[in-house]
Amino acid sequence: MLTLWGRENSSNVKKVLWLLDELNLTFQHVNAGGVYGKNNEPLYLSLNPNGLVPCLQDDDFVLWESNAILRYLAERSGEEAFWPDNLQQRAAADKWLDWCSNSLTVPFRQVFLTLVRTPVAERDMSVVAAGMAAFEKYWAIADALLAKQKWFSSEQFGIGDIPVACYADAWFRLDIERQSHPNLERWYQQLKARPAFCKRVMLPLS
Ligand SMILES: N[C@@H](CCC(=O)N[C@@H](CS)C(=O)NCC(=O)O)C(=O)O
Repeated sequence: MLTLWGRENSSNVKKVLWLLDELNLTFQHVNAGGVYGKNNEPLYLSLNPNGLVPCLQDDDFVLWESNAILRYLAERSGEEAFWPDNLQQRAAADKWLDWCSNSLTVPFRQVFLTLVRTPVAERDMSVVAAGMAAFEKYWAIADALLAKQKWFSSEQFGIGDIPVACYADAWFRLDIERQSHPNLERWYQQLKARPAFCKRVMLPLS
């Protein structure tokens, strides 16, 4: 029995809910964190001592860290598209999980938390500008890749697309001035044709 803990509006939880749906897995979902609380209670802390979401239970096995959960579910599924047998194909897709966490998370927080979760009077727009400049630099890297291949994961949608897409969705839906990245925009349109992406990621920004 799979159980996923974590509030549905967290980017790190969205990634996992989306993959669970892509893999057609049956699971129990427990909203936790943010307004739902629970994540600082003893039961949850016994699963994830960091008190952060998401956290996955697979019977007695417990796993936290969203990217580790994505890798675990992808490999567990045995689906070639999500966890290619070929080591180099797999690594080429997998690297985008780390790239996303290490490159996009800081600018995402600067732009998203300011524009969506901070009252207008308290917003520091210099923080937003710094985040947008960093994003544009990273989107240029992504755009160059997507000029050569259909998805971050190569010619098929896969694990490499999922974390980046959760940030890109907010980027494309925020009321901001964006530079043109035609290949990134084409990829975003492809994502919108996936029902699980629409259901799990394209929630009202909150
Ligand atoms: N590196 C962790 C980060 C987890 C994290 O920061 N989760 C945030 C939500 S995105 C959280 O639990 N915040 C506290 C809360 O939601 O109450 C992961 O990828 O799982």
